[in-house]
Amino acid sequence: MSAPKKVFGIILAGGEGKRLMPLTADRAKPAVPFGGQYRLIDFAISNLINSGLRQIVVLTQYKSHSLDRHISQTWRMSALLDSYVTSVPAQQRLGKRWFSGSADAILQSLNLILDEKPDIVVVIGADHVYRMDFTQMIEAHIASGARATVAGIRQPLALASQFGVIDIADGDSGRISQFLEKPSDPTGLPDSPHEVLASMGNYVFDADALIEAVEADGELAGSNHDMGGDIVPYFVGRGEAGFYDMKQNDVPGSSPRDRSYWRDVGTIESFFDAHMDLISTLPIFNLYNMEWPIHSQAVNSPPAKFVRDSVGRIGNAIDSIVSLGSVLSGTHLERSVVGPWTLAAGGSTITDSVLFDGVRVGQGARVHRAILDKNVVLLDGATVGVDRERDLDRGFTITETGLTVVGKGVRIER
Ligand code: ADQ
Repeated sequence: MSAPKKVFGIILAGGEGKRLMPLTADRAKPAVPFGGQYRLIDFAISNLINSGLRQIVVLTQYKSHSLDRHISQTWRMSALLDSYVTSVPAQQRLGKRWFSGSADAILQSLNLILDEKPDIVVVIGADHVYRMDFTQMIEAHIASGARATVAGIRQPLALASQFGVIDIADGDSGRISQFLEKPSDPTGLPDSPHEVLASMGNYVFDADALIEAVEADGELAGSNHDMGGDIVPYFVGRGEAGFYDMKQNDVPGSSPRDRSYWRDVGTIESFFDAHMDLISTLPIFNLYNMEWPIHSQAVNSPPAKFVRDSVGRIGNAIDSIVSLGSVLSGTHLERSVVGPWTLAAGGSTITDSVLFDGVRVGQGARVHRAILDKNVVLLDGATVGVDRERDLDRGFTITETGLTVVGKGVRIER
């Protein structure tokens, strides 16, 4: 039996997340709250930790303050055991410039890999909701002899232009024959014309191969220095890129239903839909699988409480997630996810909505089909998501499907 390989984890967390505005107005996309008490990056880190990785760096650059704070407070590990999850901001190691792309972020951080001397480097994105056992992908990578392996999952053809699209036309070789990053004119799969094999943005590399590739890419004048756009095609061109099918991944404790779950939550609509997936009666994504826990900040708060208000109206919640510290007093909450310290007063209703931490909903106020960022306050009798024109007048973002999004700390008048 060969000796176990040493594995190092890199999480790419420097993306700007423009399509999630205003939720990314002053935080990096991986730091956007999700599911009440998580941040998006908790899914990536939990998956790596549950897969046994103990040396993980998170490469950040854009508005990374709350991300850094979250990582240092939530993911503190033991220096004694040489275990760490650390965020590494862009440091201008190779001249006076920030990261120009995700491959450049790795090039500028090569010292971290060289210091640890791993055999294998796992590189993943930071903004997806899913469970994945990377040990299974690493085993498949080693067995295949590929120098780089790309994880893929079937996605609707209509979404293909957002993804790297994988072609494994060579069939049994297990190698990727063609890889098109965000193609404008994608074609569907032979056995399913309305689907493509999308790259999940999760890669396993032989460490020396990754170093070679990002160094070579760094010299290329025309390159965008992008993992999907440049590094994967580099390996594909050399016949060295393997494909790992997510459908093989068998995460402990997961049902067939959520085994194939993977959501890119890069847009407001997909971010909202992923919340709705959490609260269906048979959740499409099950947060309650304790064999593969999604870890997050320990919220030091009292339990959530549901009470009658002073005139006897009942505070209740149906098909919803209510986080710690919340008090629903005479409020009706339905099909919603509310973050820690939600305070909602008598006669108010909150339906089909997502609330971040510390939102206050006044007496008789109404929230419908809305996403409210941290510390938004609805004064007594105020509404949001009810009157589109009014929401537009107040400068709120309204999506194509009519979701209203309100930025941090906004006070909404009656
Ligand atoms: P995108 O997500 O569009 O596509 P990108 O914007 O490069 O690609 O983001 C990938 C990850 O890298 C994100 O987690 C982002 O935060 C991070 N990132 C981007 N620029 C960075 C930088 N300069 N420094 C540090 N981190 C950075 C990618 C792949 C596709 C694949 C989809 C899956 O390129 O092939 O299909 O992910 O969602």
